[in-house]
Amino acid sequence: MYILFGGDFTRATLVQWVLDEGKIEYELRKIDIINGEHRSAEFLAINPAGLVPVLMTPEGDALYEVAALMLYLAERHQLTQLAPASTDPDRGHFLSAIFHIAGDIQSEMKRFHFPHRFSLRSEDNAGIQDLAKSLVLSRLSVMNTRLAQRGPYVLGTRFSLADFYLCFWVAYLDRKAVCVQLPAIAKLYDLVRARPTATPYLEETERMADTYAEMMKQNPSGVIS
Ligand SMILES: N[C@@H](CCC(=O)N[C@@H](CS)C(=O)NCC(=O)O)C(=O)O
Repeated sequence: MYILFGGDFTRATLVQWVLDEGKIEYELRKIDIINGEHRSAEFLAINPAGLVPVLMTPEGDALYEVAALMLYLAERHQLTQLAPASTDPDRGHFLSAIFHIAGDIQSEMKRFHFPHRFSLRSEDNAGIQDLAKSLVLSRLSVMNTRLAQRGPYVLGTRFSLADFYLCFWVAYLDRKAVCVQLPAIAKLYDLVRARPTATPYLEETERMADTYAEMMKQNPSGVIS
């Protein structure tokens, strides 16, 4: 059986959703990142990078990187409704979207949530966060134009895990502001959030995002060191 190391305030939600979509059996082990459990000796023995999620395969391999975990599960369990197969004509657009979200959106979200790690001066934190947010917004704006021309989903009329992946990060940014500025992203968000299997996950993500934003206000020098 798979073991997913995840928990509150983490992107492990994305992997959990794929596991549930695929009706794949797994056990969830919650790691409390707010209280530093990801830096415990036990967890570092599983992932020396000290980051979640980690997916332990039934064979005992500890895999990491959320986009890789979603693709791995979709391919291993032939979830072609979530990830087009390698011979599918939509495969190229799908991979472009996944790698773009993983490389260019997630990296800015890291700066948005952990600005204190990108400067030695605490007075820079607010500016770093603002800059990260505006960079994500400019990337989402390009996606908004594509979705307006060729949507409503990333792959046109076909839903895929790229849509859920994108909406997860919209939920963690400032979803109301994003949706007001970017109507095609707003339409996608509503469509994905209305999917019965996605609704509870996005609702929970919205709660986590609001709580984390509040914690950031209370701890301007960093929620997690
Ligand atoms: N590139 C990794 C990043 C993983 C990551 O940063 N996970 C966050 C939770 S969503 C974490 O473990 N944060 C703890 C920290 O940065 O100290 C991925 O996409 O899976």
